[in-house]
Amino acid sequence: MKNFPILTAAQAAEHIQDGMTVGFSGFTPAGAPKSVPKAIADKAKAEHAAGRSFQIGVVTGASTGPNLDGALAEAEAIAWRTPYQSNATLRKMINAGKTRFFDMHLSVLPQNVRYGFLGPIHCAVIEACDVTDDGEIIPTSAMGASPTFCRMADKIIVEINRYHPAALRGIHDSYEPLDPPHRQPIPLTKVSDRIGTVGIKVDPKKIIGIVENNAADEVSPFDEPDDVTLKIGENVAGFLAAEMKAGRIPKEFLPIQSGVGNIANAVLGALGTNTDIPPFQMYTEVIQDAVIELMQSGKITFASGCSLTVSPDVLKVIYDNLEEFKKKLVLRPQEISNHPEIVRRIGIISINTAIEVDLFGNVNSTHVMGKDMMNGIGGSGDFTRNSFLSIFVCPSTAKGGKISTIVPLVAHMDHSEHSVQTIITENGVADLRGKDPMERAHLIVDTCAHPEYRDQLRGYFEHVKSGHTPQTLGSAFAMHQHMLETGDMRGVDWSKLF
Ligand code: 0RQ
Repeated sequence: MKNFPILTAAQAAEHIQDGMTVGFSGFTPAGAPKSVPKAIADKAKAEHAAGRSFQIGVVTGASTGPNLDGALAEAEAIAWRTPYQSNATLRKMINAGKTRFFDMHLSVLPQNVRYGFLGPIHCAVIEACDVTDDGEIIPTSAMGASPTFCRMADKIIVEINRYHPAALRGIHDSYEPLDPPHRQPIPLTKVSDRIGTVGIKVDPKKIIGIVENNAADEVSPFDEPDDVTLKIGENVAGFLAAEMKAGRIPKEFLPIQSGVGNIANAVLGALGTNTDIPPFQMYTEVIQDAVIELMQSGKITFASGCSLTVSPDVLKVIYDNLEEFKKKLVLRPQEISNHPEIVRRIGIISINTAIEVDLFGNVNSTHVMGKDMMNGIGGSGDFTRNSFLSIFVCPSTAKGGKISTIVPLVAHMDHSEHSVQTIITENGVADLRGKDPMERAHLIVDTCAHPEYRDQLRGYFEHVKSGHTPQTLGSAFAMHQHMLETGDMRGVDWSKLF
């Protein structure tokens, strides 16, 4: 480390100019730098106060926390953003049309950067627990897209965060495929395979300085599971146990991918307590608290992911027993943790959360009322499209029952009926495999919809008399429209609409 100048965060921010594109480390929001982005935000505020423009393009692995997306959005310093975010201030800027947001599959972000589809990366800002004089960077709690940002960037700023021990060396597996026409098969056939290097090797001349820091990751605490999330979890576990009994999931079980958030955490908890499900492995992007708890109980035997998105107490458990956890954990770049080739090869069971689902199995993961961005598609598309068995979970209602998450037609579609195989709510399981659109519609209403909405949903498709898919364009969004007009989806009178 002694070869590189030590900079203050403000000095590092001086290297970032208006109009640049910056690639930051970080993934939901583990491993994101904290002091340099905050200093860039301060610089933006000073420039704006002096009447000068200052905005940058922000590219990350996935979502980041208040010190990165939050501070930069508040300073109105983000011209455009990709591939995923979950910060309330930034979300407001995006939905107000003040920040351009490009929502993309996480697995393709690194290759799109390499292909030049997003323009040049002028600077990479990477949080690390160590960097050697010959330019080997050891990331902290996430890999994200850092190997690609480091290789493509003109210059690199390393934020050394002492909160994470240098002994993390060995937990990462850095690997970048060659680009077409030189791409080769990715040599990963088992969840636990290591195919790359422990650190990210860069030309040391590109490292313009080091900023020192000691700050915890900005991971939001998880809520305790409630009755609804517990029931969703039980339904998922019961369904998978029955699939195994029926011989459709092999007796060794298959690797699980699970999404981000409270519902995903509760589902994993339920898989852990179901005694019909054998110990299993995770091939996922986000490793949440429940994964670590299930590793400690022996139910999860190995976890491959892209980030340790765990609460501070759980991270302490890992760091206190680091050598043991390093035998059972690997952090990969998102290009590999989410790669369609691997997902299809190793036969992943994907479990992600939907905002709304329609009667035919199309899923909206990203937009509220068809227009306002929530977070982004993240990795849900990478896994759903290519999995052995794809599952979407959600509560059957939102906003205290005013919204049915089962609707006639999704107001925005991220995952089509061709990729979505199972819908699970607290009310039950709709296994859509081998079903035609009318059978799907009946099954989803009868098993997944909230009882209060079942007759209303039946009323929609019972009016349609012809066609393969019982859809009526003129009234497909009547429930959404009713919500916008009255604040509630209940009470649609179909007789006036058909
Ligand atoms: O609103 O926060 O105001 O209470 O959406 O919903 O039920 O708390 O669920 O936190 O798991 O998020 C799909 C957004 C679910 C998330 C989504 C409102 C609801 C609440 C959050 P409040 P819940 P979660 C791997 C996979 C896409 C990316 C992905 C997501 C808020 O899981 O971003 O899957 N997924 N990545 O009230 C209006 C509806 C609603 C609704 C829910 N129909 N209409 N509001 N809400 N349904 C990870 C990565 O890729 C990184």
